[in-house]
Amino acid sequence: MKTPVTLIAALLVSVLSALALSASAAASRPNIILVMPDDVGVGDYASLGNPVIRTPYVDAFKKESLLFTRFHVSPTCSPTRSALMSGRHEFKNGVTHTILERERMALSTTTLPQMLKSVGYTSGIFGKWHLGDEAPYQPDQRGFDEVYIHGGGGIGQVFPGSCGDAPGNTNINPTLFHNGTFVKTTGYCTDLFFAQALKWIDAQRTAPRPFFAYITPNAAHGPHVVPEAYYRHYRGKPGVTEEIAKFLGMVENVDTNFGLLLAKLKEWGIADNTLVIYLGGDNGGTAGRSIFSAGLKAGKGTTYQGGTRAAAFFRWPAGRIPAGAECAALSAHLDLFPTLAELTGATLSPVVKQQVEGRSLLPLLKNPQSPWVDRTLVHHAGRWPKGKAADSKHAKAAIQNSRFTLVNNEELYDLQADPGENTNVIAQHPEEVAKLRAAYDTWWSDVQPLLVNENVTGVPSINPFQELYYKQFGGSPTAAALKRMDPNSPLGGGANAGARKNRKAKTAN
Ligand SMILES: [Ca+2]
Repeated sequence: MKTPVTLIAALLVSVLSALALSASAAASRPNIILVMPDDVGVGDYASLGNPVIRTPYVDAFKKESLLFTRFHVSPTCSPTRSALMSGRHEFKNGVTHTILERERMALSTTTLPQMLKSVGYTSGIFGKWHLGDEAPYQPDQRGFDEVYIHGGGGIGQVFPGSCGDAPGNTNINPTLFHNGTFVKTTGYCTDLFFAQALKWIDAQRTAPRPFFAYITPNAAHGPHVVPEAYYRHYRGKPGVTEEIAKFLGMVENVDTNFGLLLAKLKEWGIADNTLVIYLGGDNGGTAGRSIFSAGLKAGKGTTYQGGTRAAAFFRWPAGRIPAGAECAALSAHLDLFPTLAELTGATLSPVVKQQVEGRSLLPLLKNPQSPWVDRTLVHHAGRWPKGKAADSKHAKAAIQNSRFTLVNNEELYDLQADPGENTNVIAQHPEEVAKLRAAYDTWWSDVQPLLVNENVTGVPSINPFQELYYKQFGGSPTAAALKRMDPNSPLGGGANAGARKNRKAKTAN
């Protein structure tokens, strides 16, 4: 039996070690930069096997970082951003689409920058937000101190209701929203987002508090508009159409900007204690898939591996993340929140602990071979017609563990033997199927009460970005624009909504 003295000593030791841990977390808290281009697939990088594209800076970064080779994102844009911002599946934040108010991240969600703020970080977003354009959903209300974004899910987008960008925008000289005011810019979208991020980082780098820069260019989402200098050298390559050439040019331009960012970190002497995460895409492959698909089945908008796999690179020299290494653990975007919470020593409230369902990757960042208990990940493309959630349980859905994936409740693939998902082995593994089905049933039931955006009312008849734009500059939307923004239009899910709605909705990102 312990004496009171040894008990007090033990207590002291534990208090002191807890203090030491938090002191060391505070001392070593790195700056964090997360770069994530749009609609770029695993196969769209030279060092990951693409025979045509030029991505020298990501390729060099691969040699300096740890690459997660089995990292998953969601099948489309807003869902991935929502999971990344919250540490949980997007449906649990109410995000089941990319438009029609179903891209709005529930206001009850605690966000990544809010969590980081609790341990002294300042945060900036540069590029695409796509989790709601109405004022309460905007990034300045969700933890970001610096905001430099376009609206909607892409530059120039207009959809019924709230989701849309400033009127008449294109990738060249876009009007962007900077801390509550529109600015008319000169330049190419991706160059502008990185330039503003660098300007902001430059202003933060000597401050005592660390920063989080979330750099999310709209490239290489369509429309594929990019100056010819970026893509003319792809013309005439095998299988490269004019459209694909432009797409490749947009990715190359992101790569060039990423290289510039890395060079600046080095020049400023902050590369060592900055965690740089390069997340190669926010969903599966798109326009580049016909050139190289990395052996994966299908692409964006599906729940095959080609719809949800992304390349995730982590570099933090002071944190001793191994360089030029790979980790094959089954991992996902929803792991980033708990990873960054642990890494920065943030204390999560019981409510936030309950919100977060991802796992900290910290043990793997220290040692990519660390034990990693198997898990299941759910992929679901959402996008069901309005009011049809209950009918969509098995539509474009998959649940996977590290070996098997069960797609649409009827196809089972052995990812170890068949990473390209060519042979359905559902008849051979009844026990595995039963386990995955049971896990999926529970998950689907858990999700239902959290689908808060399925039947929203009070939808604006003018995109909030357009309204703010005209308030600042004068003028008003054209009749054609008003028609496109009308929430009672067929696409908006109004009374006459029909087949056209679904067909058109698929073109939204
Ligand atoms: Ca996307």
